[in-house]
Amino acid sequence: MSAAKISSAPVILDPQTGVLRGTGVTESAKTLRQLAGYFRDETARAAMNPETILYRVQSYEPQPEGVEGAICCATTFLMPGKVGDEYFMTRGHYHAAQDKPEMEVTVSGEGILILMDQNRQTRAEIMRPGSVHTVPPRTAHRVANTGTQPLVFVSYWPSETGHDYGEIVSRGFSGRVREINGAPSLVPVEEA
Ligand code: M6P
Ligand code: ZN
Repeated sequence: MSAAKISSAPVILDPQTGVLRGTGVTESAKTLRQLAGYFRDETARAAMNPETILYRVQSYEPQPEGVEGAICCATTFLMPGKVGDEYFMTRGHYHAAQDKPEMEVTVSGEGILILMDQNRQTRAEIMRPGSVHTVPPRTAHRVANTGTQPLVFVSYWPSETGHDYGEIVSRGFSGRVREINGAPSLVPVEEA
């Protein structure tokens, strides 16, 4: 009897650091320059070094974005810091395929997951090592780092999902995570 082949996984996620390594892992970074317009205090943002890296993302997408047939994952390394009193955060997005959910699993650090439904109702969940968060369908999601260390989390979503940044670029979220009296607070945004 000949033995069947047992192969190694093509990708390894280091459970301590969240680092993804292997065939097909891609990496990108977002700087303060690329987040122009996202923060409440644009004057404060413009006064900071535009090359400051806010977050890096390592992605493993077994199918191209928008093509069904796989689950994708990505580790986000979100730096600590603030623009004015607003914590460093990801851009945030809805999904192009609106019925697709997502899951976030925190590896290390402290943060807040901001969730906004299609009625623009915003709520937030505390992220801490090991916390598991469901992003329901039709829900915009953004992560803010409220701690002093990098916030590292792993996201999982179906490959057919796709990203939709349009409404977040034009209207933002209806709540912002700001430091008020020394503590993180989800502050409602008044729209003009
Ligand atoms: C997570 C996932 C990715 C997303 C990344 C950065 O890793 O949700 O799909 O790209 O965070 O967030 P954004 O694209 O909103 O800047
Ligand atoms: Zn998403």
